[in-house]
Amino acid sequence: MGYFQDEDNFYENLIKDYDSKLDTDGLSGQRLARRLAVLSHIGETENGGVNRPGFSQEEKQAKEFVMDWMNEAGLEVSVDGAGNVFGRLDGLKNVSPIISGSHLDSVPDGGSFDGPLGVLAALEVVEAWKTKGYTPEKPFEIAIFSDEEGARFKSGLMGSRAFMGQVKEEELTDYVDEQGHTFTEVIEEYGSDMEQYLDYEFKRKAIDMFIELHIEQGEVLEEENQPVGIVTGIAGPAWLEVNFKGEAGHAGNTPMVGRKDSLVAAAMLVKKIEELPKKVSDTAVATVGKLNVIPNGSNVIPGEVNLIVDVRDIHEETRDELLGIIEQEAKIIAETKELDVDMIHNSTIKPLPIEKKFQQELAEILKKHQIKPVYIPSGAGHDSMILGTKVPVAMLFVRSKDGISHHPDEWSSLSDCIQGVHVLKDYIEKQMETKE
Ligand code: HGY
Ligand code: MN
Ligand code: MN
Repeated sequence: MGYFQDEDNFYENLIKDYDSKLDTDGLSGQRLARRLAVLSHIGETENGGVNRPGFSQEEKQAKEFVMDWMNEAGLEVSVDGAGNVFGRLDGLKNVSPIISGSHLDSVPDGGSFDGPLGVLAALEVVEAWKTKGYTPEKPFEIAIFSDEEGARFKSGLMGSRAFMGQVKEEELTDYVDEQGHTFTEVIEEYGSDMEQYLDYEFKRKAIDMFIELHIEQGEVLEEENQPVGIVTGIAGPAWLEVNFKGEAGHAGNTPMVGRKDSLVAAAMLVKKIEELPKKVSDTAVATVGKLNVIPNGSNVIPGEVNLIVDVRDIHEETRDELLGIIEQEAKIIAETKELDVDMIHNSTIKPLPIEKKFQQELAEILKKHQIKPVYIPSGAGHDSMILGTKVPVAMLFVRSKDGISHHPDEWSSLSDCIQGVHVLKDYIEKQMETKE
């Protein structure tokens, strides 16, 4: 059986309560559902999540399916040195393109909407244009950025940051994945190489605007009972690597007094981190989601622990203030436990405010679709915040069931997804009219 089996539960759950009256203007809920279902089986985990690390065969396979659909839709498909995929539809005028898209990689055991919905929504817009015989004024491109989640190395957005020329080779020298593969080995295994990866596309390509549709990954739209919302800004994540270095030893013969147990130090920091964000602002957050114990033996006192702290806020100054407090706390703990600590700023991404003008334009379109405009800051990071360093950017959210994301239970109803596509399509068509 191919990837898509008719009794596909994912597809059946999407289509079963779909309001097919939303199939207007050339959009098709069934087509979107089928494609979401196909991608949901690539890298599928035993509990129905997906595992598609950046630059993995699974991410590549998901891209290849979408590239096939892009070719069938008559788009000119290209891939850059970072594995970013672009599907281009020429416009009536030869000017800078409007681009819309997202990513297809995932977090470990992630959901099937985070990323794919933005890519397939942009493709659904092109399918509708084809059905209606509409040719856009400006060229339109669908983008799939590689490795947005950063599940494989010590920072994310490795596709969009490469595209914008923001990655420096020296940053990559100590990038090693959990299988011990270096970044160079991974990008070569993927089919590119370091030179092509660093030869960034943005220097050759002006962009009129980038628009990303994404799931909300929060509960505001549920609380407001609206299917689609407007993103007002994107919190900037900073990933701080903390390495505690103590002394490995025999778990049985080493007295408790005098141990230099790195995992105890790490645990003290993780506990401390829980109470720090509220000291700087009520939107700051900090998380330790990845921790590596060395040598990781049940009967060995941990000699070394590496952990990554994900620190965010929608305001850069309070995000950086929190980062400083965490570094201070790590130093105090290391002194108290008489072990060493070194810290590395793996990535520090600027928060991105979205221009009020774009938010208002989206609000007008939402009202046209009888949707009450809801304005939401994004705690999650997105490729948009990288493109937004040099390109006008707008983002819209589709409601997430119970706000769940980065989890197999991540879900958005097909009716909400298609309403998001209607808004995306109208917004892109409006931007097609604006002067270069
Ligand atoms: O981590 C994030 O916020 C995004 O999902 N990459
Ligand atoms: Mn995402
Ligand atoms: Mn994500």
